[in-house]
Amino acid sequence: MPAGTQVDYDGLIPNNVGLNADLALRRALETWHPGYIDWWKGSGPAGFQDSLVYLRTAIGVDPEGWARFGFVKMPDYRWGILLAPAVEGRRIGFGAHKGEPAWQEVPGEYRAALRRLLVIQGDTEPASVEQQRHLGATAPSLYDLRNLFQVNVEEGRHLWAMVYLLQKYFGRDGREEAEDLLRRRSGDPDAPRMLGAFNEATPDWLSFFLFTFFTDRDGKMQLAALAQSAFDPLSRTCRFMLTEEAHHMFVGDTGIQRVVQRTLEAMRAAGIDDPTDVERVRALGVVDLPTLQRKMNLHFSLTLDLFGNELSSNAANAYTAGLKGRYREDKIDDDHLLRAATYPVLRWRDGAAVTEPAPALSALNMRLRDDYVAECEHGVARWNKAIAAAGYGFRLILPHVGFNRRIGAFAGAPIAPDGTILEAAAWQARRDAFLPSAADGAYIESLMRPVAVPGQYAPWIAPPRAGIDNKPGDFEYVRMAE
Ligand code: BYC
Repeated sequence: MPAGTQVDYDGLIPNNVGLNADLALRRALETWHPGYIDWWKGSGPAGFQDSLVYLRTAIGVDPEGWARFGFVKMPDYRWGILLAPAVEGRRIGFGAHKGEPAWQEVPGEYRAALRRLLVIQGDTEPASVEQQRHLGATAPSLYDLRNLFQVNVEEGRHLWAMVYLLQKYFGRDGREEAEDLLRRRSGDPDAPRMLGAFNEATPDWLSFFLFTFFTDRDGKMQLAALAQSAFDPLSRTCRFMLTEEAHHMFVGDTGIQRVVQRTLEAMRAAGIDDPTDVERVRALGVVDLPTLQRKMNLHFSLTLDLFGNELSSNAANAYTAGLKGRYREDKIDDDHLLRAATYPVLRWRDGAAVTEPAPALSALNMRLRDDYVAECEHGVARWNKAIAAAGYGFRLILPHVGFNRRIGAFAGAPIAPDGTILEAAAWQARRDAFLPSAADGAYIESLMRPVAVPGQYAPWIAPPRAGIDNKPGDFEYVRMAE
């Protein structure tokens, strides 16, 4: 078995980082643990804390060992600290230290920058759990309820992952940051979460699926960039987190697919040929495609803001220092220094969107965002395939990257989802055609009626093609507390 794959399950905190041999760290983490459980009970999933949920728990980090399924009460979930196996002789792949051995400790000059990256990453994890805390009450099935909780416990574990790095490598500063990660709350006016999208509401299951499709995918891109880090413990942590992240995006991708499928079936059965005949489609109790498009417009634009400014000296410095690479840096064929390279960047100039070459080092956020958008396109193409196969001409689209932005070159630019540039007043007047309106919200909310009978699904969503862990269709994924 490669070094670091063996997980110690005996103590309070399952881990493969040798916690038993590091008493000071163990004590620090055990001191943090009760606050985490308080946070989970107070700000994690509302209700269901005494229910038995069919969850997977990582019991090893090798491909066979990391997904073991069983019934567990969520507060008893074994949140552990798990790093992907060390790569023997790993060397730094980019930036000024390229070719040097990867670091096992944090170089003094990069402490502040690295700490900031870890704190921002860590802050998003509990934030998403807080955003999703009321969704259990309206789950469309026990299968979906279980998937929600799986995502939630793993986001909780991802918080542990960052807290481990902060406490092990950043001393007292790290302990203070770990406390603050439990202090901030999504949407709290006095102590909000750090990034914009993580203070937005996730009011319904359509939002949840779009969040896991779009926003968790930002998580994937950012973790993939951090997995390239010269700081080896961060790289190993992120590599293991990425294995869990894949399921979260599966939940979003297939969730939207199932919503679309159900809408198509209902429209066909009712003889509706025009998917934009919203009144008739809504009378069937399914999600009309124009509303889905507006919800997509919202979640996509909120998530693009998470990539920061298109041109960023923070990103350039992090790259040169070796802290954060590009997506699949190790598969890119160039000098991995980027001192002379340029990259095409979309800018907002005199009321028009124009592409201009910029220094590639400054344009790393833009490049990661481009990689992200390309991945999103694939998902949307899959949904459109189902729509076309059902004989409808309607197409879901990703809105223009300048639409509805608050961060970066396009912040406040009056660009329509199709890329048309409008007068600011005209944009405002059409807001409800671009983004979910109050009426859309009320309609979606009216669909959110819980279904808790094994094997049954709310009428607005199709059943999944297969069960979790190959369980049969009527499997009771969540056993409610008496
Ligand atoms: N909201 O130089 P810039 C996930 C700030 S999601 C508020 O362009 P940089 C997950 C920025 O902090 C992935 N503020 O920024 C998904 C900076 O502030 P300071 C989370 C923002 O550093 C679902 C200033 O504006 N991980 O894992 O190049 C469920 C100047 O900006 C925002 C990471 O993001 C915003 N949207 O890029 C659960 C990775 N954007 O320093 C989990 C770690 C920017 O001047 N973070 N600002 O005070 C990073 O790599 C970078 O911090 C960012 C920003 C990409 C976020």
